[in-house]
Amino acid sequence: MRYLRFNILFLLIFPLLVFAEDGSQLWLRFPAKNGISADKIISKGSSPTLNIARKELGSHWQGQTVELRTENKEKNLKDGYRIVSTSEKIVISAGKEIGLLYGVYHILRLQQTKANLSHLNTIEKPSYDVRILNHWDNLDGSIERGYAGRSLWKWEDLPGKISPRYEEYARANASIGINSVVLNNVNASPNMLREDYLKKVKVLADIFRPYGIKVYLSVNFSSPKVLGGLQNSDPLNKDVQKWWKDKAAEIYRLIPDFGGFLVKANSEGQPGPQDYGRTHADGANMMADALKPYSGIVMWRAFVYSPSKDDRAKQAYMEFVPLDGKFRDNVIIQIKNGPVDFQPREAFNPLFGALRKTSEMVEFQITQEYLGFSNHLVFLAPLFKETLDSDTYSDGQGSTIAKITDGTLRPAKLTAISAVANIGEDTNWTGHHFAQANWYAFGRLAWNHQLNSEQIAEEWIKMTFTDDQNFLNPVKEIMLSSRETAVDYMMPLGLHHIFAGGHHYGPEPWGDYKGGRPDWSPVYYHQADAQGVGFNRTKTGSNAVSQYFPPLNERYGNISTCPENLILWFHHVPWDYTMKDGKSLWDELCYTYDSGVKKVRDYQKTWDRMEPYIDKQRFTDVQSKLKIQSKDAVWWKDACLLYFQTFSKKPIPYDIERPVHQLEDLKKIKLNMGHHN
Ligand code: BDP
Repeated sequence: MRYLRFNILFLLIFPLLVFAEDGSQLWLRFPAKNGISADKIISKGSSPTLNIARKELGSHWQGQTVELRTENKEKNLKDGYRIVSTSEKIVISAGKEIGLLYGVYHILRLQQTKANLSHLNTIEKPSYDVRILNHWDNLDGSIERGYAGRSLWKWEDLPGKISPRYEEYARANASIGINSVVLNNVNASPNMLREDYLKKVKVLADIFRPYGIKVYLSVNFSSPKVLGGLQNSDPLNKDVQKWWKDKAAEIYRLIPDFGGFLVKANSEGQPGPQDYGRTHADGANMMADALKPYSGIVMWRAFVYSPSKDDRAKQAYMEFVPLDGKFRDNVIIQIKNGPVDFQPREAFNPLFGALRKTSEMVEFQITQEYLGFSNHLVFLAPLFKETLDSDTYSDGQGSTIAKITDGTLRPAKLTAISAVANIGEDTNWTGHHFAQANWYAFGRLAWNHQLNSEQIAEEWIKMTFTDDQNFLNPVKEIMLSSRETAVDYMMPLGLHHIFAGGHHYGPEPWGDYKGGRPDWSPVYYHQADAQGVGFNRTKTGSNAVSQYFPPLNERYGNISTCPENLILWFHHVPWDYTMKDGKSLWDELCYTYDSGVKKVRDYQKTWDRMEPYIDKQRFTDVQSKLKIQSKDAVWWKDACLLYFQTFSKKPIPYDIERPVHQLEDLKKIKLNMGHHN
């Protein structure tokens, strides 16, 4: 009997041992537990951060002796470091201890990607001071727009019980240079600032600190009223100001290096200073004053729009430009990459560069709210790069968003870059194994926005899977083209926001929420009619083009010079308009949707050939996600072409695979995925 039980146990556990590749290790797959001995690690002193650096070397580093030195002369590297090596020794020097830890992760990365380690002479200095993840996690454990399970933060268990994943999370971030996190949703509960919650936050902050990570919180503008029982939350009310000062003092008593607040105000129903006839500057400055004595900062979001006003794409600019110069110097305006909302492709947000006396930072979205959740393989580095490399022309040619936000063109006290995280309690952290690459890519670009997408993809594949060229090259190709592919099968040529309402999974170009907010309706965005399709943002339309600096206003405003990948963003284009390749707009739309579908099918073919090179579990997981993506791509193509065809009245070119759905059936699909807008 006992023998039998052993056997059954063995049978159950054996496959787990052989195939235990569940993705939980992320890109941190250093050789286990056989690093160099203690006498080959030279460093003075001891501190939590240094101890981690030593531990990582002792467990995983297999090369020459490593010396770690903090040196005053390296202070100008900020969190950066210098690495100089000979065949006997590698010296990592940095102004701060965290720089040493980053340097250790740097050489471990080189070891894992099999780089030559003998003649290193590298200086690394981060592009941004604050490299921050925004978690949209709620206090009840759910995550807004989260597709990888529930929140990592176990608020009910804290402060007493500590999940091992808190430290694993901190380590993963540190390994790519992320140094800040906002723990909670921008649609913030006032309870976040309650004393009992702050004590829980303190525990997380203490765990993250040795990894160089500071904690920030999203705050609800009405907190003084809701939590403090004050009459209102008017930023000019002395009692309100005092409430925030006292709250700041309370937070810093618990968390002396607390980073500051992230605020979504007067947006999508959230309270804000405008409720009291005050401006965003009044609101932000009040909080900035409360945080100032402790060097805390306010990240004030520019994602504001209301249904009654102008073209949604224009509103952030209209509200914030008049306030330029009115913000305290510890306020940074946090701006989504595009002026609408994290679409597969948007023109860049014209607010970048338009504020000359106010610091600006980018907000990206890593979680794939508008890119197939954690079902679609979409590598986001090309999207991030597209924004960072966009030339705004604010200060003449070469005024890229990277240079506006990193302090080059607008010297700032503190520079920052943020992204909405895709992390949850799923074993593999992000739902799709390839979604880990987007967390990774954000961290690497926040550290160095000069890296290109290919370098990042290559590094990540080598670290996460294998450096076998037979795997590396084809998979890299998939990753690098994947964002464009998703644009092709979802919203090519500048189409945007034609998602199913609420959850944003799948197509609903026919969506017309009469009686609801027009700016949440797909028909508001594509404007299809018998003549053509697209949103006229030129002078004859909403004139959003006027918010761009010359020559972009002209370039975007003129249909013949507007980049075709944004043509329907800026123009209402006739169905028979001749595109650059000679096709009519209608045909171009059809072929582009079709090519998106074909590319996903190619990804499937490529992926199936990858089976010999990696573990069974991750191979199969990705394979089944690609099946979903492939079906979804056909769904998107059929829904959009059949629907737009009701306006264009033109045939789908006959060499294109025919639709396999009926439009009427597609219109009936109602996924039960919750959510309001
Ligand atoms: C939209 C999301 C919504 C967020 C909002 C925001 O649909 O859930 O609350 O952005 O960023 O994309 O505030």
